[in-house]
Amino acid sequence: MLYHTEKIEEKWQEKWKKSDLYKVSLDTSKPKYYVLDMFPYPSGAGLHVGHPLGYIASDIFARFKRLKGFNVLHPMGFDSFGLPAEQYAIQTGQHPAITTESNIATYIAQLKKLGFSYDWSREVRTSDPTFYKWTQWIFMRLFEHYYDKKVDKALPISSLIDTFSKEGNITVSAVCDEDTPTFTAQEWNQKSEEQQQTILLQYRLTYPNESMVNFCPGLGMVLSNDEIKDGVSERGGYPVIQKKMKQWSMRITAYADRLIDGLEHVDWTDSMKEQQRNWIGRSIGASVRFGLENSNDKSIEVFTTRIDTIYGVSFMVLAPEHDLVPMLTLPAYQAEITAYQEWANSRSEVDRMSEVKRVTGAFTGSYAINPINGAKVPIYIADYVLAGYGTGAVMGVPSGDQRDWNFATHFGLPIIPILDAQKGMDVQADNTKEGKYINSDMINGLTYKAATEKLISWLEAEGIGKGKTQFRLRNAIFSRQRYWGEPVPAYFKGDIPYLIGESELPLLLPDVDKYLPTETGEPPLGRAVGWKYRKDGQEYDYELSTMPGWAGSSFYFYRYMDPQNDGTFASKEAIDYWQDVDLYVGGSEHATGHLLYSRFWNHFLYDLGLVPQKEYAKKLINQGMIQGRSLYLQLNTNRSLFVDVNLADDKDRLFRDDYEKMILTDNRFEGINLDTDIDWKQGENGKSYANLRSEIEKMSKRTLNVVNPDDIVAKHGADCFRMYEMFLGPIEQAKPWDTKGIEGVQKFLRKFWSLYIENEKLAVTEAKPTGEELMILHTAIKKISEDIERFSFNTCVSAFMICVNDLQRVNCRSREILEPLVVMLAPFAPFITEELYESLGHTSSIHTAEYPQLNEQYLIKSTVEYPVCINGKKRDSVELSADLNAKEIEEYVMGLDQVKKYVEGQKINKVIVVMGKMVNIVVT
Ligand code: ANZ
Repeated sequence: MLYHTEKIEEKWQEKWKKSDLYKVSLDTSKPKYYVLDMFPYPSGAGLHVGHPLGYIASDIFARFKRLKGFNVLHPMGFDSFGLPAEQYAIQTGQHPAITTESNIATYIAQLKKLGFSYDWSREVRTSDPTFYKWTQWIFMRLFEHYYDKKVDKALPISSLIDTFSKEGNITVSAVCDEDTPTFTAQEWNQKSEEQQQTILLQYRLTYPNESMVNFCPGLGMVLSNDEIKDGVSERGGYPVIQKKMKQWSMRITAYADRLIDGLEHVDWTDSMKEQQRNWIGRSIGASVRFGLENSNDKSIEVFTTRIDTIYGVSFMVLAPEHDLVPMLTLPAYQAEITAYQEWANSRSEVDRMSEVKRVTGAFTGSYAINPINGAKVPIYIADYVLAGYGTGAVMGVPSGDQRDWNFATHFGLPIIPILDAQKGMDVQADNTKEGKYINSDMINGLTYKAATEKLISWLEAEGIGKGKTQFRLRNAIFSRQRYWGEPVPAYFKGDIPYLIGESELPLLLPDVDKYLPTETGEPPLGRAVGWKYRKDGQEYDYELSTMPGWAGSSFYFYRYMDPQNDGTFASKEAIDYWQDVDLYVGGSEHATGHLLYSRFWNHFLYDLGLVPQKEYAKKLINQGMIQGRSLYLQLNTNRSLFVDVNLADDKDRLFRDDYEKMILTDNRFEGINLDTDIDWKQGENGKSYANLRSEIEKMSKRTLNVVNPDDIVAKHGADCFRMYEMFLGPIEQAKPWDTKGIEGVQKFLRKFWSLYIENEKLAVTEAKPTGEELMILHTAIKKISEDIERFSFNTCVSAFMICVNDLQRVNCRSREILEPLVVMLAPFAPFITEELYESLGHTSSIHTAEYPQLNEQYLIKSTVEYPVCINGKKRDSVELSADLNAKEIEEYVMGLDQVKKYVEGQKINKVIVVMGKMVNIVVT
């Protein structure tokens, strides 16, 4: 028997497939454990060695839990709607379903090679109609619900309608649009169907409305913030403008508090929780109205988290888009204001928020009145104030806020020291209105908290302000003007959306002639011929935009529980059994996208009683990125080129003959003069070479530093690849890919093999293990199982190495040691272990075996060898029971003949016993 990785892997892949080894069923006799990977988008480039890092870790854990007696759900699927397939379709005319299908086939082939224990019968694809039927179904439930603040959960719109018709909306406490009117029951009942439906949209958890989006006229589409770099589209570099467009939104803000509070109940990293908290951005503060110098009925409402600094206000700033700007702008300032608004409009929100140093803005010519002291302050517009946050207006306090300070310095506005301001040293206060204003002494000497409370209660009493909690989180835009996504199951009567019938799901994605917007600027679905909703002899327009990338991934983890169910997204029985995800592994870049949206949907499904847990992912591990090493060739022309890491054998030097071979296949080398553009040096053996510079960076096609796992598996085998990826370092850390150490792992596996097989034959015996052998084994059981539970896989690999070295040293061949050991290694190296397990005479799979039990008793060394010294010189040595104490050891040693002989006639000064180490007798 030879250790031949390829043959062994092929053999077991085949056998596992035949026996359906990884098929999971609902087995109530065992406790469940759910290990989930974030499912990939199947891109055309396939997997590189960075992708499987998390998959390997989760697979080890899933296998470990199985050996520990759990019924483990460990599925894989594809987040298969998305932009790259659509881009490719635009360029080639090929239907994105075809590209997607072939990319998935590549992914599956690659994943299968790595020996993951997925139950492929549970695979899901978000672009499959049997899957997106349920994405659409959940969308419909969101449309049919609103968020009730009294009971703090989602309730059916039908119950809201009922209340409206009996009591109007005055008694209703629900999350709704800011500008929702109040009405009585009578007013409601008199409204037309259209008017009623318009109001209901202000409450629904998903609704279409006009909102500001990043529109890219060059691409004809709306872009998300991360598709914009430096104000232009990342792809193509086209300008992006802010535009009001009709979009579907999800009222995620209704769940803002619960999304923050829920973080207390999950075992995620602090940094992940912090990112979510910051993104949701709960700010506790106040809103205050500032009156206007030239208007009695209008006022500017600001939101501030520092109401205590209100004495330090020396100006006001409105967002350029603020509704009051036209009214406030005096004719003399109009031209400048208009120019500024146009400029601001061309900037993305990200730019607007990140610009801290450069100050821009324009004066409207009008003044506001500080309600606390009557001070008159100038009103500006500036784009650091965002239209969509708070009230879109701020009170400028230069002494309290850096941006305000920059602004005041730039425009020469007064900087009122806050402390002095709080003492009432107010430069512009209008003292004739004494009495109306709060006496600043009222807050002098108070703590920040007490001052804030006092000011808020004063503002509330005066009716000019109130305490307010503000969230940075906005309602999430839920439509994209694109083709390759889930159709929205809604149609329109005029401006009012209605849901299609539930029995009509899934609403299939129709075929189109081109994957581009229509000539009139409608989304690609506008091209679908005859695609209309028909009801009662009438024809209606469907919603033409599709759902965003995050729709399907917001609930897919339930679908794996019962993937073929056609009557519900997962049966109650399946959900009751599997409950939630015990371990979720994926990238931290999803902190404020997928991981937030999916939590939101989960809370909603929980409100509807459809899922049992408020939080669906108990434990989350974020694997670090595996970086690539890119190689740069510096040209004399001041340009540098990437050299493909897979083609350069030497990472420091590029030999001229290798280079000449490369030019044949890589057209990026075209136009380079071989003799003059490259600085060739003369090598020892007469070969010319050029120096290469290397840099560690993200693996990507562009930098030619991508390493394909298939190549590594072909060369070293999947077991070696799995163990090596784990050996690279702690799972959560970023680390460069470097094949240098892979031979070490390879050697380990061969050594492991040779513990069992010698001269191509099984060398394992039935001999009773020695105490030392048992100790080596049980030390490994303890260390490795504890480390797996801590997700510390790299230290497990070292522990295996130590264990195998130790067993080899003591020449261990005992089945009682080697059989548990092979089971322990099975989660890491599923192929070699399965082969050896079979050699040991088993007919069942090692992956259904039982994890070895730790017996602490073997960890204790039973005897200790003590060198016995007289005056520091070794005279004897004795093997003593490890249980003896110092006094017993002394007595034993002093009784030895050897010792007696040496100490005879001398005076014994001292006997030093160093426990576990040595005994020294001092004589004179
Ligand atoms: C006066 C003040 C004094 C402020 C001071 C801060 C410090 P967070 O914590 O992020 O919620 N602000 C309010 N609305 C804004 C908008 N639409 N665009 C930009 N900035 C806005 O921040 C709240 C603070 O950010 C508010 O408190 C306001 O400035 C500003 F020493 O008011 B503050």
